[in-house]
Amino acid sequence: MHSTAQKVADAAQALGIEIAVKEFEATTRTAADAAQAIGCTVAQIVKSLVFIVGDQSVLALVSGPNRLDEKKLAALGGVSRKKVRRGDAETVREITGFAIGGVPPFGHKTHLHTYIDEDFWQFDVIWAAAGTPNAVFSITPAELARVTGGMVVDLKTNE
Ligand code: 5CA
Repeated sequence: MHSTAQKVADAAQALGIEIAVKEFEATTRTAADAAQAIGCTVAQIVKSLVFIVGDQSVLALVSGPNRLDEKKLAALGGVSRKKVRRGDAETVREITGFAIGGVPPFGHKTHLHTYIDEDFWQFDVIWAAAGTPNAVFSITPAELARVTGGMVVDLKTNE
């Protein structure tokens, strides 16, 4: 296993769960790529999106096809819409320790306040990145909520 994926597996173990990391030859960089490699629906893919909300770094775990509504993130954080911005590639690496396309939902360099898309609860199992753009692991929505301490919310745009 790639050492970066191993770091994610170790972080999972420290949080009290065992994850089986799957590494692919093909890229799993985007939600669509990951779904294709795994053979699951795009909605079962966890996008790990970093935002700066006010002065707080926030991780939004969003179901593949959903678009995050920054207005909802602002409301949840109790800040104005103008105080929400998406982390750029450099910021994401600084805050999480991982590069975009491989950002896992936990095991980051710094603790991130986490929100989880309620849409995941229609599935028994969902898949998230394991640190690299070709590694993923499966987890139940309940386990993901438990290990991240994330708040289950409605995050998506309604367009
Ligand atoms: N490995 C897959 C899922 S298992 C994955 O990491 N998907 S992701 O959605 O969490 O990561 C890709 C996301 O990074 C894209 O949805 C996109 O929102 C974001 N992204 C891509 N390029 C940039 C960029 N230059 N700056 C900020 N965010 C970006």
